[in-house]
Amino acid sequence: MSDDYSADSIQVLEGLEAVRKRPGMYLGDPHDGTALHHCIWEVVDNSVDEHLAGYTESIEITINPDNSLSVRDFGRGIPVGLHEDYGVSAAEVIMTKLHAGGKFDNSSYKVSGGLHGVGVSAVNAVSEWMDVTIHRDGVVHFQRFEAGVPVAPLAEIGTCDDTGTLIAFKPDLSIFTEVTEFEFEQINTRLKETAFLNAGLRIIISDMRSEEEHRVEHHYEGGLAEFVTQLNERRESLHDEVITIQGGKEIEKGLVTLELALQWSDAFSESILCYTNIIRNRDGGTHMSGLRTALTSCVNTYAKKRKLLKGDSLSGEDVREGLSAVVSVKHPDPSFSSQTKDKLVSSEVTSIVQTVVYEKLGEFFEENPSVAKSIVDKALLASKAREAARKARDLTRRKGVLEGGGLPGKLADCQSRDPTECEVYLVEGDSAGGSAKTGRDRRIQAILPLRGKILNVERQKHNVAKVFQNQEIQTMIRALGAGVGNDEEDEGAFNPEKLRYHKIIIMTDADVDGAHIRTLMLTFLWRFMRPAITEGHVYIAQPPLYQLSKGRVSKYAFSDEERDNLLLELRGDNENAKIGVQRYKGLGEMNPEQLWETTMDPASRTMLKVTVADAEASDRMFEILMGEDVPDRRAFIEKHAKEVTNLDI
Ligand code: 0RA
Repeated sequence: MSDDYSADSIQVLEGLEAVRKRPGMYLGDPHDGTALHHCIWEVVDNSVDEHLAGYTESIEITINPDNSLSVRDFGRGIPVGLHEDYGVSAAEVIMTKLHAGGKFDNSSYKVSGGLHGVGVSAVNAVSEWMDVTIHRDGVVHFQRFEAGVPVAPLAEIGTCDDTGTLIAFKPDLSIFTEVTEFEFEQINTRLKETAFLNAGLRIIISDMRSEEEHRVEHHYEGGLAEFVTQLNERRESLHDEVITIQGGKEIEKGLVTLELALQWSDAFSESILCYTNIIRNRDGGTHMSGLRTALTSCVNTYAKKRKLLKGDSLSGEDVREGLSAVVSVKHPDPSFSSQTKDKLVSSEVTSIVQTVVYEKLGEFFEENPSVAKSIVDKALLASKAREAARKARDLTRRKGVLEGGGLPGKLADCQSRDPTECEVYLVEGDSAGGSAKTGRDRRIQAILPLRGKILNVERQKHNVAKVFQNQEIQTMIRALGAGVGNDEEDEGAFNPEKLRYHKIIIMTDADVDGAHIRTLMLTFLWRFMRPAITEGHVYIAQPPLYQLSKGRVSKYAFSDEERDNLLLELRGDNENAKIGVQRYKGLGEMNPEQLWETTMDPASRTMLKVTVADAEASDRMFEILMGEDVPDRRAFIEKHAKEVTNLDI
């Protein structure tokens, strides 16, 4: 090894040492799995660039049994020649120099290269080891690194008749803690998205960690259109073909391009997914607002021109009801509101997207008048339903006022007026409601008994007014005191700041009926008071399933497993002690003291907080769980039973 070589290595090392010292700055949180998985995307993105440049049709990702991960592509292979400035191979520079990704050949390697990420060198820095194998010009080249440091220079180790790059790395567990293993589902979801966004690219994922190999292949010739088809898989679409739009504009820094696929269905909600340089922007941004503006004006312009519109213009919300869309922007130098790239803020994108969409969608409407009419009709319907809902809602509010103070008679309110310490129990049935009223801490706990099954709001999506006419639902709205609905323009819309109780606790029987009622309540909250869930105000009470008693001692079990353990514990040395086991069929079987002790006492109870890990996933879940398609629901429950234990379906 020459002196030069080591001198340069030291210079390079300084960069990588910074990554090891502060991984969070470069890769995200090293504890919760963010940085760990970010490593994969950094490596895969380089191979995706090779695909975009037209050199590889497929990428293979393998999770190995030792928790290392390999990424193989069949592109040109990382350049292996000597790098003049550094005196080592170009490959070594790419692997060890921060941001050295696309520095080599500006003209040929610049489709999306350098548009994202910190580069593979940052991954190298936080890897116990990284092996790079390059097939190029008939020769196999190999180099190993440990903690980012080359063990030896790049070496020729054989011959080959293909080209491409294989990068394998093992995360350094002195840097990653808590979440230390790759999560297949997370990897699969992201790579599926990558395949949708890169039409034609074949991505193969293999998990070799379990005895049986787990292998998934993603390959979508239809790209974004196929993505939208899949989003609408369980919905009745309004028009057969997915509408696709492409366009772009040259700006100073280079070309900004836009790809869009959209289709309306009979769904209630809208789902628009936004991407910049293949990265998801969860909070949308300028591409989203450009798209929204264009959609609203395009549909209104068409409707007016064809005299389909009598009264006021259609609102954006009306136009987007039931829309599924994916918008993918490529930008040479995008800006985001945060490190996590959740929101695109590059302002020039708004007008680019708006102009392209307005023009192309307008053309599409002219060429497909029957599709255009069905879209306008759907928006008109949405507008009428919204108007009817508003009237029904106002009526509910007025009625509340007439009945004095707006609080429903069935509510046993608490004494405190400080919402942060107040809780309201939504209780199934009058008898359980009675026990809860007697057993509660009346200072901070309010009880609202609800009779029987509340209306399934998912099935009333075309008749929102009916939802507001429902007695039980009116009672809930008035008890919570925070308005209802998600309509931004309505001053009576749900506002979590007005909640009279910061904990809304659903308490139903621990049986199938109870689970059903719980899901109905959650569906209502999700559709009409969503921030209550997203801001963490909704809980599920956990009443016990069994009471075990021996003499005067009694204990409660919340699962079968706990029951069995308690049985052993209470028996002690005496195997034959014949312990009393009572299965609670309903809340009503418990007396007030028992209910307090087991389920309601803040000092000892356990409750489940209803969280929304992924808003779209739960939106889909509610649609499937509470919709009309029974076989679909069964399939879904079978598939996801484990993940949704919080809902205990
Ligand atoms: C720099 C320049 C060229 C290709 C690459 C990097 C490259 C990097 C990675 C990382 C994973 N797979 C990769 N494939 C290619 C262009 C080389 C040329 O012009 O031949």
